[in-house]
Amino acid sequence: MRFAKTFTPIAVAVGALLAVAPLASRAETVVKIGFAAPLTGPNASYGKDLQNGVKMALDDAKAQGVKINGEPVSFKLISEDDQADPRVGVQVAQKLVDEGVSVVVGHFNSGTTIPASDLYEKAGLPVIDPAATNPVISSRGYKNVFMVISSDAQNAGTAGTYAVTTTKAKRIAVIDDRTAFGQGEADEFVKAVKASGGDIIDREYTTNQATDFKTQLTNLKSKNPDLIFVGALNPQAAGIIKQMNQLGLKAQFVGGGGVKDIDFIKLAGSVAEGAMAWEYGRPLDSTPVGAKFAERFKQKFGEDVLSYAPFGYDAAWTAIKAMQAANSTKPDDYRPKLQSISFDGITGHIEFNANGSLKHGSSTAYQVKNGQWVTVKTVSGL
Ligand code: ABU
Repeated sequence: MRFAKTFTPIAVAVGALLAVAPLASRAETVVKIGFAAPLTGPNASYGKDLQNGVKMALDDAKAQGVKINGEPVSFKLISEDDQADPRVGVQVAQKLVDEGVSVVVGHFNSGTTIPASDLYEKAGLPVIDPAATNPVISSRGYKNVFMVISSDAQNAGTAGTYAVTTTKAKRIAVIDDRTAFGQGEADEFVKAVKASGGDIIDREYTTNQATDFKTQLTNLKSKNPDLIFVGALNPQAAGIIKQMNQLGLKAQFVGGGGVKDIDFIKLAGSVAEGAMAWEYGRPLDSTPVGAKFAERFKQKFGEDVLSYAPFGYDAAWTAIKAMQAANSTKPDDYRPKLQSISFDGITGHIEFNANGSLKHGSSTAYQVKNGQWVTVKTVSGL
């Protein structure tokens, strides 16, 4: 009896633990979220900013106790550094497929996103593109590729129309870095300039490794342009505006997406004054949700949003909401819900066209005034 008296409470406790264990392990269901972007090299600041946006979404989902099919889930972020290199991009894409992630948020560069998404499409794995904007990304009839950001047909196209119809530039020139992004946006800019009745007086080329642009800028100077569109990211765009200044080339500098952030002003210095840049979507501080996001981001990471973090956040939530709607994390189950998703994100309304491109994307022009980017105009797309 004495034995029974001491054993009984222990047995009850052990029994209770055993009964709870299966529930506890169900509560630990882990959903792997893949992420790929440049986390080292000259584009690393963009990649880390984007990654922080995704982290914040997953932490918010955890804090909200998100359930899928009635079960609590936890999200595990599996990040890969694609180094902004198309070959590495394909290698890390294969790693994410092999890892069995449920979705990929990425990549950052159009040059990595285009070949990596070939691989995701073959694997039947949805990829939510938060930053890469070459129009090819959504032009291949892929069922697994979704963009929460406008393409350069919208963004650089709007810049081209604006240059002719609003700036009234008459002698427009273009320089691009020959990457999928830089060349793609320069092509879209040129198309829109011509469609608006404008002329391109010269087009020059550089690379995304170059630091000296004097040959191209000297050629451009000899043609006396009044506006130069630069298809490149900050390291090159800032070098180009600096060297325009050194050569006494007075044309209006206009950058496409990826130029407007504090890094450009830091890199270019005082010669950034007057530069214009067209970016994707609306200004972050133009809505209460955007302003709140910026504040929470600063609190969480100790730094300001650089550029694409809100798109990373919306991309991750796009996947989570589709999985919730489908009661499943399996791509074949939740892909149709991605196609029909409709919600208001931080960056704007998220809904996709049949080809996976963002419906109703917008673009905003900014200009550097007194060392700060100020908003000039937001143009809504179709
Ligand atoms: N869209 C801005 C920069 C990233 C890219 O498309 O390569």
